[in-house]
Amino acid sequence: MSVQPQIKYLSIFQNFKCIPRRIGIIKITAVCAAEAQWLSGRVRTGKNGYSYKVVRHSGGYYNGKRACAAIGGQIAHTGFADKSTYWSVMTDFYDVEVYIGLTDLNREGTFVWENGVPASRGFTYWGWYEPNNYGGREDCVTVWDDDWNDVPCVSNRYHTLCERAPAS
Ligand SMILES: [Ca+2]
Ligand SMILES: [Ca+2]
Repeated sequence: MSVQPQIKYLSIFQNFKCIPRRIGIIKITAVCAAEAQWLSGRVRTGKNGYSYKVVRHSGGYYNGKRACAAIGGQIAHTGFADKSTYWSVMTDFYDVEVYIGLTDLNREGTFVWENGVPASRGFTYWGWYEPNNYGGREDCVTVWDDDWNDVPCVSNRYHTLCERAPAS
């Protein structure tokens, strides 16, 4: 998806219309559907200007990532190493358990954000006795009531928190 049609589309949508364009009509219609996702339900704007939204019952970390991409976003992680940014987002999502973009998939016990930055370099908020790699199979991370927990990457128990960069 190129940036230009998205920007063009955004200006249209702000007038509460979704007008498919003759050129690339399928792509533009898909953008409209994705945009509608970010204008409905609970959407939080973080201190970093990003928008945050929960995709429900996403079927695990990998499916959650795909679900975020399908609505033009990515799994939430940007700026979460900064305490004030993290809290500006999570205060609105304390009541759902969501995957975030943090894993120790590459090296057991070393948690790394989706952008490649090790969690140990910034703010962390692990729950009591977490991360514990319970059963030797917990390589993804969820947030529940603000606390972080390492959990299995494939599970239907959790939702996924998506983020989207501010329009430029
Ligand atoms: Ca682990
Ligand atoms: Ca755990």
